[in-house]
Amino acid sequence: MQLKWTAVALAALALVACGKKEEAAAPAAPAPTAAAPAPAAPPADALVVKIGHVAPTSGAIAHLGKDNEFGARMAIEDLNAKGIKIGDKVAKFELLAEDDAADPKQGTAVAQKLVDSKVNGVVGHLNSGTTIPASKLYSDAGIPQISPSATNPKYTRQGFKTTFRVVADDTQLGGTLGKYAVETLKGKNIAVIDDRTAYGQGVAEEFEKAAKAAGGTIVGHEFTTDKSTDFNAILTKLKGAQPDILFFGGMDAVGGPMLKQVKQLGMNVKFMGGDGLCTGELAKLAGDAIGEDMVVCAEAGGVDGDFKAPLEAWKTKFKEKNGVDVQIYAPYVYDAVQVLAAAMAKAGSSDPEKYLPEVGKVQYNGLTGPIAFDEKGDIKNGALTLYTYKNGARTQIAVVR
Ligand code: ABU
Repeated sequence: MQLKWTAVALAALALVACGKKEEAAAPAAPAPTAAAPAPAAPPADALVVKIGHVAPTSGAIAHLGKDNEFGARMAIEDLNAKGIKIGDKVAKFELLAEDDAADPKQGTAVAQKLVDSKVNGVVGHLNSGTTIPASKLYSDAGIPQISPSATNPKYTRQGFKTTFRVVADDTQLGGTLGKYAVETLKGKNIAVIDDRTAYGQGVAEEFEKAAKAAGGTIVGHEFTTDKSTDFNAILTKLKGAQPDILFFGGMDAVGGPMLKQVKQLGMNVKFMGGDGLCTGELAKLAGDAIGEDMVVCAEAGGVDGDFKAPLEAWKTKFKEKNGVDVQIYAPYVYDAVQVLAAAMAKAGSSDPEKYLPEVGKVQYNGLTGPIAFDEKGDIKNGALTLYTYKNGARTQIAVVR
């Protein structure tokens, strides 16, 4: 399945889905141009469709939560501008955005609030630690949920029919990075730190397994939390084992200060991490401690070929609109909202029970590439993008499948 680009579409920076018949029912992604006509107001008898979105918009990773929410808002705006029909009615999409502060308890509290509000679908949550417990509530209520960023494999392995994910999981992330550490970076002595969250622990374990399988030696594995700021004791201990690679399973808000302390201690390591580390913000959080090519990390998605230009155009539009660059997962959130809308359009209904089967069958060409789900609800043929940082900017190394 390929997206084809016409010269006119490219000139207008408009994303045009074509190909499979199923895709014809899907709302096409928007024309990302500042010159787009003002959207017409939905008719008075429009079908109101409520999309729940949850991410931490407060706390240490609020910059990532806001990134996700901006993506959701842009999708809702574009859907309403397009005036898509669900059954015989024009749909009016509304976003019910909630903050879970990356806290599992707050995550289930806001999930219950969305269930009580009778949302038609949910995009979120951002963290595995909130997404997994919340998924039970959505499953019990029969509400389709698509996570754009939670990568712990357990999320889609609970036997729920309602759970979907548009990014690769920690098995693929940790596995690819572990192999890369040994085979490409030629790491021999590898140290690991994880933050004991569902994500950090999971991705670190997968990394460790793959690094060992590739012939690397794990010289130490230490633990921190997702709120810690002082890593001197664990870094000093690991320094004694003389690692050439240090892998961190956790988020950028902890990884940035950790990089500063790695530099203060004079540790000469490649610093690796999964998608939680691999953000635009990391360079700011680490300051001048982030040496050229020192960090290698991966986003749990990969965009290449004909998909690249429209994604870049969308990122430009994102910055114009929101005043900040995309951090990491906003385009995946955008696509997740579009997938829910596409499934509703195909089913001719926004009733979760009626359109849920169409989510599982969707074939959608999004900003982030082709989206279709396997029997568990995971994205088929998920890709990763490896990045490093040069001159303080996240810089792509390669897209790998
Ligand atoms: N995938 C990294 C950030 C979100 C999470 O899985 O916790």
